[in-house]
Amino acid sequence: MFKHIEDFVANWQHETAATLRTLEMLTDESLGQQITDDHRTLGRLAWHLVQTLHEMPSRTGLIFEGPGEDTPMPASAVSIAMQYKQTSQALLDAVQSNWKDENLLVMSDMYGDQWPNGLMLDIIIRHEIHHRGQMTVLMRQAGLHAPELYGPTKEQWAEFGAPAPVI
Ligand code: NI
Repeated sequence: MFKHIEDFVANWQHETAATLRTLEMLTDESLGQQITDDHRTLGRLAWHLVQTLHEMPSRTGLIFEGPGEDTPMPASAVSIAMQYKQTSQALLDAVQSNWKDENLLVMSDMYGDQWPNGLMLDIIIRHEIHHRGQMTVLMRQAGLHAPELYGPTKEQWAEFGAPAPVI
């Protein structure tokens, strides 16, 4: 739950840069990767993150540009990453130009519950981290490298000349 806009801005810039880094590693061929037929593909997960950027904050009355829930998933990984970049920036701009700290305490109807807006901004980041974790597993299965997120990847440990720690 954010109580200060500046804290949200710092978190948002850090986490959206990490997600963009992840999306930019996807290839068009990898978008169809899935664990089983009844789970989302890697591309669907990536596109779900882009759509949520607009869908969730819009419930508070914030107005900004972004793909709607009915917008079909692009076939191009570059297009998904580009729309993520644009929409995450549009959300940031909308928060900074429309909200002050006190707006973070205002309650909005979210999926039938009442959330303070500062909680929504916290949850949208957690939601993104959740799905990003699922994506990195699918990326490995698709033969891609995993992004560096909160610590070195297996490949980076190898570059350091050290085996990846087994924990
Ligand atoms: Ni989700």
